Amino acid sequence: MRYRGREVGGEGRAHLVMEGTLTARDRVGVQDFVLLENYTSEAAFIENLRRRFKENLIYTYIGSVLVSVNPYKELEIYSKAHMERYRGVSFYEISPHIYAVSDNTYRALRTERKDQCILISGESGAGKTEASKKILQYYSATCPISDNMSTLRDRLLQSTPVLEAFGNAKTLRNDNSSRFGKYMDVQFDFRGAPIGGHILNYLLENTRVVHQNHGERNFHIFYQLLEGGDQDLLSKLGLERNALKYHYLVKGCCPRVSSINDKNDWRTVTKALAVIGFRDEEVEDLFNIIASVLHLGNIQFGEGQDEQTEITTETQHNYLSKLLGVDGVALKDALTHKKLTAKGEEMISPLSFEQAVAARDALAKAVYGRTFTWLVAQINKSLAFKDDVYNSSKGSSSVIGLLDIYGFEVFQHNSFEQFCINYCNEKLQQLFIELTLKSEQEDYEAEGISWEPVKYFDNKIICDLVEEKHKGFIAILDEECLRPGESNDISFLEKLEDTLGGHAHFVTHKLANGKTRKTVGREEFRLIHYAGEVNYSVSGFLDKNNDLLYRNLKEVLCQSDSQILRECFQREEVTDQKRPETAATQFKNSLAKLMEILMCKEPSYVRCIKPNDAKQPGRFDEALVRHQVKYLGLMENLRVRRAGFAYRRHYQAFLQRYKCLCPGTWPNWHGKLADGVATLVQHLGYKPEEYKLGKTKIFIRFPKTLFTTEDALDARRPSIALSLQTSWRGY
Ligand code: AOV
Ligand code: MG
Repeated sequence: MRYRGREVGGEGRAHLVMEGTLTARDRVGVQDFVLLENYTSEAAFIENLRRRFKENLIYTYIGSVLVSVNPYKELEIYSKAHMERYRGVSFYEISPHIYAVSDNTYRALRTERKDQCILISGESGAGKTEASKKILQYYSATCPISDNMSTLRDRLLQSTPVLEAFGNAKTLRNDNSSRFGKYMDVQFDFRGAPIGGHILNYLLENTRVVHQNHGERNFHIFYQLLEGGDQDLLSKLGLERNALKYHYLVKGCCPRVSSINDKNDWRTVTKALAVIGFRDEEVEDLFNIIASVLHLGNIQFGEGQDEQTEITTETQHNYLSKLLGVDGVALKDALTHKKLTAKGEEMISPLSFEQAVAARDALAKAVYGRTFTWLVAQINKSLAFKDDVYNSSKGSSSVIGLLDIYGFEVFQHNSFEQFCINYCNEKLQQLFIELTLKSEQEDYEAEGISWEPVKYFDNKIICDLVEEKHKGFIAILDEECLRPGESNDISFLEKLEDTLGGHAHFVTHKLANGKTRKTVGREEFRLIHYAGEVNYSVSGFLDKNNDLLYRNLKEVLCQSDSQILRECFQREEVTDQKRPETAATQFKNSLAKLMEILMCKEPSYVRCIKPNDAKQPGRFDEALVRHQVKYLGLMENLRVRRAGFAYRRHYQAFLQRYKCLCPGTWPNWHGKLADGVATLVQHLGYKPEEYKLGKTKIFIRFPKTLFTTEDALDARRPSIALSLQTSWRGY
């Protein structure tokens, strides 16, 4: 068989590879895995990814799913000219690209008038956030602009650096790791112009404010402020430029990161805040709060008279109360005492040293976490669809949702945060399984084509393990949190063992035969996730789930002079006796809502792969990639896609492209489309086992058939450029 000197069905490499050479496909692989001859072979799959990666071809399709391998270097494929090339062009006519997914989604929104979403998944550092930024940039550059809406476009773009500054941090896995989940709706009017946006944020990892593992940092914004803030600002905030002075910034021993320029990023962020429309007073207020967290971390306690815990760092405390806009004495009291209500009577009791440290850290987390939520709310106000003219046409607007969450992660030490993050990834995988398999099946059914279902691992069993009512992991955790004084992390672990012991995906150190499993610690449990096994330490689970902030600290903050803090800490919360929902339950509920939002949209997928753990360009670690290919279910995805047929085309598109190969259909076919296709394939000599005709589409079983037809097309029209103008949807 002859190999064409370009990517199959695309033009992306035409300029690089010599026409007709045998090495073309050998070198760049196939641009769609469905074209692999040996499509059931994992080795062939990985080899294809590797070849393309070596040629800087980081994108490959599985049908309409985009697989993306992080290049860890800047590639010249994101220019305005590249964007233009993808505009209005279908999948199979051009090299795979994140812009092709963006454009196809946009065109589906316009033509089918159905809300769309793009789900980006993959482990930490695989390139999800970068992909979501590229999509947003594509829409900003290529969509029409409605009157007065250029500011909206800028605000949409500028929301990213702001949220990254406050919500991302350097971890061992990724120098710019998202520590919150983000779902963003971009709203379009009937002309396809962006008219609004809305962001939903999910569980910020706020423990990072007070603690970082070795080699990790706190949220970027702290370092940006110290590096980039001018001297006047720092003096006003009582801060020194040196990050080493702040306890909360040095727990991970790495205040500087070579890939990050905090000073430049500071400039970007402050400009972005202005573009989004934050007022000067708000920005001032915001940085007072950020600085107050740093001072809070430097508050120390000691033993005073009567052996009572007291604050020993007066200067920090003065700055702290000034920046938080609260009464210094009241704050001091609240940091060293707790208020309890027993039998209707209020009692004040002093905190021990450890309790005071915990109260201080809880305050820092609450202040930072709630300020982050406030920030998202402000951005949403600024992106909201305001114009009355557009409001009247709201009914006809539609949205594209972009999901960029924190990826699956495993560290040496894993805790509540990793549990939540990995649970979130389970949910997303579950959605992928349901929707890809479902939609494939529907396609075959709708077209009246019979097919063999493909076996795959359904991770529903793990989602149930975590979230089932009464006997699921979260239910047990909440139950233990309801027994203050009687329960602790270890009693929680015991309860988990009692209830979940024996579950195929839950393991502790205890073996069924009474012996001890060496690979799981005594204070650990292991979950066997779809993406791999993770040992979690139970230490801190109860506290983190309760996320307790003493009531008297809340009372002090309700009375703050800071507008932001007053919005974050509202009076009702102090007076309301109802027990707040635990962190895990809140997260579970918000994920359930997210799934509902996504289920009613037409999904597109980007599956990101991390090529090596060293964050280095050019390195393709096969074992690491194989693991991801496995757990992302890419082989199953491919098998389902190929379950019967490698390719499917709407009759019209098929005829349009290949009609020139048959005298009976050239130059125009006037009869029924299905008859035209039948005439065409008969003339091409397709054997009955090679294809099937559905109601509206032709299904082609083997890639070889299509290659032969494409070759015939090449031979007839050496310049494929003409046919690239055709506008069939490639699917
Ligand atoms: P993530 O979002 O998937 O991880 P990122 O999108 O932050 O991962 O990517 C990690 C880093 O890889 C980026 O900071 C870039 O340096 C590099 N990178 C990723 N994609 C590209 C690309 N297309 N071109 C060039 N460099 C890229 V996490 O947020 O940790 O789950 O929680
Ligand atoms: Mg990210």
